[in-house]
Amino acid sequence: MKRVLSGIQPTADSFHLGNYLGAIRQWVALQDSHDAFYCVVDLHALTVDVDPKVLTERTLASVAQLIALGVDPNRCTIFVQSQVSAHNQLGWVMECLAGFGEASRMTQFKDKSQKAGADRTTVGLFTYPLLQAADIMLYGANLVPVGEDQRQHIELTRDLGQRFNTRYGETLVIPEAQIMKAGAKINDLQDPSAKMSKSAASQAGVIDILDEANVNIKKIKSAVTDMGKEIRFDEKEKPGISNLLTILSHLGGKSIPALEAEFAGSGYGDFKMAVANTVADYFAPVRTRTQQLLTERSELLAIIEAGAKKAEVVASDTLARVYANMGLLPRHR
Ligand code: AQP
Repeated sequence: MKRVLSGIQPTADSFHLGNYLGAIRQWVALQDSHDAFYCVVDLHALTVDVDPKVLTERTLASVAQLIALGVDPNRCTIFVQSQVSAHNQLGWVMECLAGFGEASRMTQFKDKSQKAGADRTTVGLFTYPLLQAADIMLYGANLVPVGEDQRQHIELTRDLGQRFNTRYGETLVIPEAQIMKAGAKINDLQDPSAKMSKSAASQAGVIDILDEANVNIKKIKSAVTDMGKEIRFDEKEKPGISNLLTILSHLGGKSIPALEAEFAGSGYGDFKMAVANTVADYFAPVRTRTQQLLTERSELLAIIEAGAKKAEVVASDTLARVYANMGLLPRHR
């Protein structure tokens, strides 16, 4: 079986629709056909200032949401990054392989550091793609299911893996990004030119999957739409409507042409209401299940511990081969 790895940051109380449609939905689909490792990357969440108690709760809520969304600990390995120390250790190796110039070209860093300003931008934010490269290659992942925004980081991972193999001999598996054609980028409902993001300045255009139905219905009803009246998929002329069509198509299971036909002659109001109701119905059981898992805390912690143990076996084996091939002395067991 081919190996899959992907991760998500516990940087908010809830995942948003973009995280689900761009990434987690693929995680669920791949867990039966692949040997899948999915992690909550809490070390990456430290790249921005966060209250310790909040981080703990968000990490647990992230695992609970993954399970509620269909990531099944009996069919894949779910774990928390900081519990497997090999991530930091291979991360350092990646930092020593990467050039300052190539790390500086990462557009996510440029965007986020520009928003935060130089004084509030951490070195960790700069090096996070290198830790991400380690996250992936520790597990010998062939495939990394992610949203479009991660394409550049996976390219960097491939470059670093190839560089390592050239210098030190074939050691690391070179992964490929799996990015879906549709749904890979869900945009902000208030600014359809920007991706929906947990760290968006305003939450008005972000659909959190754990929010109550009425909150999301209100957000979708006030989504920015475009000139004209037609419900038509045209990302250039009608980015707002196209974004809503993408969401409705994925959650409702109908193709975009079928939806265009269904809503021909309808107004934006009716269309938005249909999107809002579909979103509310889709995520209502996820919300209930997440809350239930969070109340069964000891069971959730047991799942996390079991995941870390399974991850540790694979990760420490890769790290040992990397260290040996680089000439580092074997560690005492
Ligand atoms: N808007 C999006 N559309 C499609 N996919 C998306 N992803 C994120 N936003 C969208 C995918 O979700 C996975 C997990 O993302 P992450 O938590 O690692 O961080 P991110 O990509 O930086 O997402 P956010 O929401 O913007 O988080 P913050 O604000 O904390 O940085 C990834 O596979 C990503 O592609």
